[in-house]
Amino acid sequence: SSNTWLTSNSSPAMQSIYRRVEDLMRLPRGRLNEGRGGSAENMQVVHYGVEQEYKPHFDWWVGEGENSRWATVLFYLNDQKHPGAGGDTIFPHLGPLKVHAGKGSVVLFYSLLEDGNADIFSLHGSMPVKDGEKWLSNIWVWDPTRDKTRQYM
Ligand code: PD2
Ligand code: ZN
Repeated sequence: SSNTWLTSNSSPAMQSIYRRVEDLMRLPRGRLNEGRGGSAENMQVVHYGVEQEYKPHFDWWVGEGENSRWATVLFYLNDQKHPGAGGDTIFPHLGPLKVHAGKGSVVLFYSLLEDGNADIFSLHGSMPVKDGEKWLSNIWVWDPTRDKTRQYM
């Protein structure tokens, strides 16, 4: 796939998206500001062409004294050409569960359990596009509880 990044505070539209994600995740206003004091990354925009995929992986990682990604919000920017056109997001350990939410919808999932341990059920990937293309953007949210410089909620 190919990708680019949109800065979270680069425009009123972007700021509005981040505020709406805070509402969705029931986080305090400004929690997802990028950089110092915030716990979200910039928005990634991804394009998949035919046969392009994202092999199953975890968004969390383990590192000494480091933060980890905690939750992922996927924004589906276009519709599948038809139901068999591929490009579904797949959660192999949940059935598998395959999701293509369609233009204008989001999927939110957590990569860490409530106790801060990694959730192996969060394994996920993007299945190959068979026909047409897939446009998706995502925001990765960091684990606020692991950031010792600040109190969470
Ligand atoms: O495009 C997707 O469905 C997808 C699949 C796996 C996105 C991500 N991971 C991600 O943004 O982390
Ligand atoms: Zn991922």
